[in-house]
Amino acid sequence: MDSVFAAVVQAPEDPILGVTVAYNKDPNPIKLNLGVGAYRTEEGKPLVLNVVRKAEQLLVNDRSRVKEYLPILGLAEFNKLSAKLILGDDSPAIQENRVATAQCLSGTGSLRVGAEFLAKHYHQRTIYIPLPSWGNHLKVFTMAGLSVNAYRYYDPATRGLNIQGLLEDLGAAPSGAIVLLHACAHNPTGVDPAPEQWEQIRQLIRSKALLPFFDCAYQGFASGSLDADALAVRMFVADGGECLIAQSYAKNMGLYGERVGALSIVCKGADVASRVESQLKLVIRPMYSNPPIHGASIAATILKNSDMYNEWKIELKAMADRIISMRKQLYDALSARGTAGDWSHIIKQIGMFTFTGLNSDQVAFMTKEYHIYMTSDGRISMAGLSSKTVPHLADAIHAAVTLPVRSKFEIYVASIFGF
Ligand code: KET
Repeated sequence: MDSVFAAVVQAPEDPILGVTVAYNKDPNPIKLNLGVGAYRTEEGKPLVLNVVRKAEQLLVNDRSRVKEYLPILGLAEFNKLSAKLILGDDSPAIQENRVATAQCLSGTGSLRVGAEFLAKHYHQRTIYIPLPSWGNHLKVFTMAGLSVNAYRYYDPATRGLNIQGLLEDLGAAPSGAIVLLHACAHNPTGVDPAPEQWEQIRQLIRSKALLPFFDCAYQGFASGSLDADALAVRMFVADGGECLIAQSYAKNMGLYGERVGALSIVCKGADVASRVESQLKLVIRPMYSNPPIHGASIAATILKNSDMYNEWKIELKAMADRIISMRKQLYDALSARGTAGDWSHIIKQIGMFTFTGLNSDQVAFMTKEYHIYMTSDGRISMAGLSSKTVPHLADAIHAAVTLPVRSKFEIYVASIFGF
């Protein structure tokens, strides 16, 4: 009754993870969760990669392994291998010891540690994120003490990249500002710059001394190739300039709940990198002391063994290919239904998501009438679809776009009376 917390108000659910909460509460057996970006098999089940199971078995069988604390920066071997994975085997930056890497709590933790470091040690506190971007970026960077601005990225009219708007907005950014870039498979739009557009972006960023911060949560998921998906990051590192990279193994190794990731800060020289590394420890120690050992050991086991590495690449390609085939199937299903509108963006967009263009009203309708769960911005996780569920989704989209457009007043009245 008289709790000291009586004044605490009920918080809203997270816009992405809250979709799963709502899905779990729905008793209807036809329900479909296309909210969170998590890979599912054709049977709609979560997937543990074979190569991950193998690595875990090796770890369990190795009686010399202990559960001691890792160092503050995590597993050194994992850090080296992660930097190599994103920068390339023959990266001069690695050979010249100019990369400071910390094992962090998946992609989110890597972004947060990077942001905390920048807030403390970088002269510019402003970060530009694309419009739209992954919903958590704004919160992660704001909580770390950065001030967040947006740059134009997606053009709803063309359902493609607004390169003009992007270059104008970054061109108008204050010198030194931080720029968040999705390394590949932009979330939520599935729209990436073409290589020559990346080159334009790189030239602008370098000419204005802006600081690139790459969020790399989908390496291997855009094209099915780990190297092809690292192209943008490698272009920026090849020019000798500095950048930050937050890597996640949640999607590409399916290690979601193990929280495996790394923050790399590419510096101009080994001496700076070593001082940066020393300061990263001071950021991390009061946050969570040191990272967990198990997931990073799985990733390191796979990355350092060439047979397992090759097996991983094959499994990763199979996941990427299944998503691409879902795009084709959904596109064909809508074409077969004669659904109004141009749906070619479903096959043009890349990565885990399709940014459908459906509005929040249509999304709410699909959830209510078809038990299909997705984020209210119209993003669907293609990885959550299967051949069996495509027709259900296509029916729902067809019905949703056929709905009469309601006025704001009608939506308001409906929300009061619950229909
Ligand atoms: N960056 C991006 C662009 C991203 O989409 C995610 C996750 C992350 C970072 C963080 O992933 P982590 O699990 O911390 O390695 N996105 C999916 C899940 C989520 O929202 O947490 C999603 O968009 O559905």
